[in-house]
Amino acid sequence: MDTISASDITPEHLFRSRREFVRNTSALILGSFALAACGSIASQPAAGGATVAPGQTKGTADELGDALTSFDAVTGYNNYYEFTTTKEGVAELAQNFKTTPWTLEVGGMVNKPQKIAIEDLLKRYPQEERIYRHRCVEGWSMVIPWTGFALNKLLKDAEPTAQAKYVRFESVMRPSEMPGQSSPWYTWPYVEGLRLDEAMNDLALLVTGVYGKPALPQNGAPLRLAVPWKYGFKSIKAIVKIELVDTQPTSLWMAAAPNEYGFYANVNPDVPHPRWSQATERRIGELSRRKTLPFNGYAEQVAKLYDGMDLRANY
Ligand SMILES: Nc1nc2c(c(=O)[nH]1)N[C@H]1C(S)=C(S)[C@@H](COP(=O)(O)O)O[C@H]1N2
Ligand SMILES: [Mo]
Repeated sequence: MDTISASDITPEHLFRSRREFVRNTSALILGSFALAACGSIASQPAAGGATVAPGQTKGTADELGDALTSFDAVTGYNNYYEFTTTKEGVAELAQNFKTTPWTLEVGGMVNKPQKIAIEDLLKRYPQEERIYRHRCVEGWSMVIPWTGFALNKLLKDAEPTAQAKYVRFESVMRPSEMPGQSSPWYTWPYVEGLRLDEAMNDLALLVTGVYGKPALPQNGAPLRLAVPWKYGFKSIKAIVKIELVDTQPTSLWMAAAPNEYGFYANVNPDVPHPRWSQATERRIGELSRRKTLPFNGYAEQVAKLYDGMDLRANY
């Protein structure tokens, strides 16, 4: 993954020029989205492009009191290697990415395999807002108001069999729309995985919206994962397939950079990256660095998943 660039330090000015573009895109997407299906998403047709999203979320801070990161940063500073490795370039390259029609396949070791259209997924599972911290392995972080539903609801409905031990997630493969997929450095499609008990933890969220609106392509629309106690690369975007399996999946990053992080990638200030410390992080929009919290501040909910495990060896 990228080392920390100058743009990690002063990102704000970079987003200003993009503001108009972001407004227009949001309005466009809002107009074509089945909002009726999203219980908690307030319909707001951004009249004349006058409003950006922040007013539409229920909260202004996370449970620790940390303020939301700006809408412009959340939608203008992205990691999405299918498009580009340049964070400020993703939004523009992704603007015409087709998020409909979209079908999610749930299969593997389940009693009830399914193929579900995204509209049906939105109807089946009520959407809720969750404000999560997002900590990238590169050393920056954000506070993001996601909209979505607990992954465990979908998994329970698919009925994993007794053999199922892991969940494997796969992103869409669409090189005609995703120029980064021509890069020979990575094994496409993007793949991630969780242990089944991690996936069943209530914090694991399938995300369909950001900032009270349908998610924009750069954030992984129409369906991405948010696992906030793990480094950001585990939160896979543009998911088309979820499979229950009995062996530990190999993620794109495990294959590309086996010396960096392994399968778990839990946020851990005590385990440095081979090239930098993880003890502190830069919250986008803030000037000084803050301390990184074990499990990104979610230890109470998830530390028990790793009882008896050596977290220095399993990083
Ligand atoms: N399919 C896919 N998912 C992905 C990535 C990617 O390149 N491709 N990047 C990951 C990384 S490194 C991070 S930090 C987050 C960024 O999410 P955001 O742009 O919505 O903040 O997405 C993760 N999910
Ligand atoms: Mo990341």
